[in-house]
Amino acid sequence: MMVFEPILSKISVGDTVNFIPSDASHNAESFSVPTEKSTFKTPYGKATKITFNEEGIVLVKCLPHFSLGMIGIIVIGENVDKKKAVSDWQTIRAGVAINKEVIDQALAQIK
Ligand SMILES: [Cu+2]
Repeated sequence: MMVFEPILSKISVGDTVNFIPSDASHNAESFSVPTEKSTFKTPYGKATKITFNEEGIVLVKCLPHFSLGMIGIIVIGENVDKKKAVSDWQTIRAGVAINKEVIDQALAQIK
C-alpha cells in the first residue's frame, strides 16, 4: 500500500519515530517543518529513527510515491500552529493524484 501507517501520528517533543519501509521502494522525507532544524530524509528501504525536538507539525512524503498520496503527518506537542503545514500541503497538493482528501481530512482534525 502506498500509505504511511498511521497517516497521522501525535507525539511529544523529544519523541523518536522509527520509519519502517515495507520494501526497498519507499523512503520518508519532510516537506513541511516548523523550522529547518526538523528537516530530515531517510534512505530507501532502511528503517530509520528520527527524533523530533521542535513543537509543531511535520509533513512527510515518500519521494517516489507522494503523487499517489503517500504522505504522513506528525503532530509534535500540544500547541501547534497548522497554518504553515496547511500552506505547504496546498503547494504540493496540485501534484498529488489520489488520496488527497484523506490528507485534507487529517489536517482538518488538528486543532
Ligand atoms: Cu513509497
